[in-house]
Amino acid sequence: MKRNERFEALAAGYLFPEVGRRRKAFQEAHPEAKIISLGIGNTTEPLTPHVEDALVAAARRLGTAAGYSGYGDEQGEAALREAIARVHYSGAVRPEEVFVSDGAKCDIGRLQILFGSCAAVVQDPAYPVYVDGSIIQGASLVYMPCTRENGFMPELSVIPAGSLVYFCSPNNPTGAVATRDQLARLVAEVRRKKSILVFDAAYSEYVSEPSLPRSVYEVDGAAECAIEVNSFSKPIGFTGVRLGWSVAPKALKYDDGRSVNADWNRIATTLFNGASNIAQAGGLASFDPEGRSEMRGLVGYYMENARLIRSALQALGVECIGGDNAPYIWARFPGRDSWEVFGEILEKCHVVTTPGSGFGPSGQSYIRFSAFGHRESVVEAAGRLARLGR
Ligand code: PGU
Repeated sequence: MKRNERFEALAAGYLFPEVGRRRKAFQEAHPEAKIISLGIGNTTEPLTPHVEDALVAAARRLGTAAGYSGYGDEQGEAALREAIARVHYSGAVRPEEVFVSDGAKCDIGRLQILFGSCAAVVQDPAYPVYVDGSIIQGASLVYMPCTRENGFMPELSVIPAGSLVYFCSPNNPTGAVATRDQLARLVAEVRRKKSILVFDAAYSEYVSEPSLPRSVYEVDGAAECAIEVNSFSKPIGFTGVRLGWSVAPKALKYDDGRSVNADWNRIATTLFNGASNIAQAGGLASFDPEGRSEMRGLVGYYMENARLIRSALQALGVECIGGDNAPYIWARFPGRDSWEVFGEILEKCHVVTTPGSGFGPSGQSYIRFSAFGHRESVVEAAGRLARLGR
């Protein structure tokens, strides 16, 4: 069999395994080093009690004759779809527009099947899945640079007509959050270009400023042009449990007037068999008042980490953005190569980060610091960063 030739166009490896490889090599050369990871955005704190109870109870129910269930609805359990529509979106979307999944990354990959080899527009820097997933589908890429000069909000006029536009806010990796005005301009431009927006809101619960939008559907007209993906990973620590959702509004149509929602349903039923019923029970518990309050506690914990990391960097005179409404800090090391700075931080501080250039050409000379970590490790890592100044 011939290899799918689109794989030839992919960069050699996915970013985070490469970071892991360099970490492992350093550890082998320096077995005594106590490495702390502020690299991959991976949650570290235990599940919160109310959500844990719901997961345990769901698993126990499956062990009884009366409570056992097999395959469920591919689109997700009705109660969870209803809770997402009512609690997360305050009724701005309908339950039948919500599709529960095994995570946002998996959804992004499957969504691309709907559009095939179109033009895909990505923010630069971007979460690598948009780029790699598009390449695998044979899409051609258009980059929208997000730089300090444009306040990390891209110039939208470059969007070609009839393209798939990926937009992530709060942003991974820059931590920038689009204002309501900026989002309205994005939606207007996507509609003007008769394109479709994939809005990745995986960090929406990290938005603390009430004036900043958490969902693209807060903007008028978004239901006619946007799919939104979201995740339980970062707000309630489900990175390993695996649960997410997407919204495909009924008003969203292809150029021939056919329904995107109907095709997305076709993908869900054909290529996906529904998210774990246990995970869905945990996700559902996170929407009741106790679950919401636990979630706010967890998000607050990671955001305090973000504050500590950012203060440590700023004390060294490093220019940073993010870390206020997003769990990432985007730190600038002018004139330097990202991988070289990554290496210096690893060698001097024994701290793993993510090199900005791994997220796209405009990420060059930046380092992403993740705020996910145990407090004592973050405090220790923040202290060690002072070694960079020497
Ligand atoms: N969307 C964005 C913007 C993300 O940053 C991440 C995780 C996901 C989706 C994935 O969500 P799931 O629901 O858990 O699938 N980004 C992390 C982890 C790296 C990765 O490869 O997913 C990060 O460090 O960027």
